[in-house]
Amino acid sequence: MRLRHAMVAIAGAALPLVFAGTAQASDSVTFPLNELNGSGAHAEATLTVMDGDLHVQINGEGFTPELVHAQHIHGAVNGTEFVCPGPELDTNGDGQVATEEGLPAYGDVFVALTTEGDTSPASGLAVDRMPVADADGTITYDRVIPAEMLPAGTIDNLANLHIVQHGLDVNGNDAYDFESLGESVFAASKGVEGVPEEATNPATCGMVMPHGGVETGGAGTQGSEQLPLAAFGGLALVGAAGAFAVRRRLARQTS
Ligand SMILES: [Cu+2]
Repeated sequence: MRLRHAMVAIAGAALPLVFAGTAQASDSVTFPLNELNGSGAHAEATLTVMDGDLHVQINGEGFTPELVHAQHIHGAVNGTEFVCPGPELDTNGDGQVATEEGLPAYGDVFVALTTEGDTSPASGLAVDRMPVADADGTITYDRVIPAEMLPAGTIDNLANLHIVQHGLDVNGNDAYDFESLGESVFAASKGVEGVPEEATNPATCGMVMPHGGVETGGAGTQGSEQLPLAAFGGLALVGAAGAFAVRRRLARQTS
């Protein structure tokens, strides 16, 4: 709650000063989506808040080519701090952290990052509206999700959320099949039968704000871990200089 109050306080005062010259107040954060389950995939995500809308941009490579890759914002807005799962969560010992095995770490589907239409968790397995990797295994995603389609509290709690991309070809036959891992336990739990586990296992995961930053207050570090939070309103905590550093870093990455 302390963070939220800080955000409210600066929303009306500091942002127009800090970001003077921009057409309207907006904040942006870029963070990596790191490989999971030996997928060979990685990506970079940029979230930009603009008047309550959320602009989501994801650029990734190394994905199984020409196959659909479901992707979601995972987590919750109840203050729970989620993390990307480590290999210790492979409870059934098949060498993969399946989606349902990772849920205790990164939380349930919060927003389905579909290419069009509904973005609620009900669209979590809407594979006809999820990104498809091109022949080189590249995924490019760019969508503005209007404020009215975002669950309550999304913007205020972005620092606790994650992005997870799914789907990997474990046995190297360029397809999602049942040979290596069988049927998706996660999909079946959602009432969708006949989906290979390869299609739903996580391929990348990235935290909007790395665990252990300002929100926890425990470590008290002042390193780069806090910069993403600064972009989402922690300016009062980190300072305007940090915010400018973020903007410069983002500018370099996108130029
Ligand atoms: Cu997901």
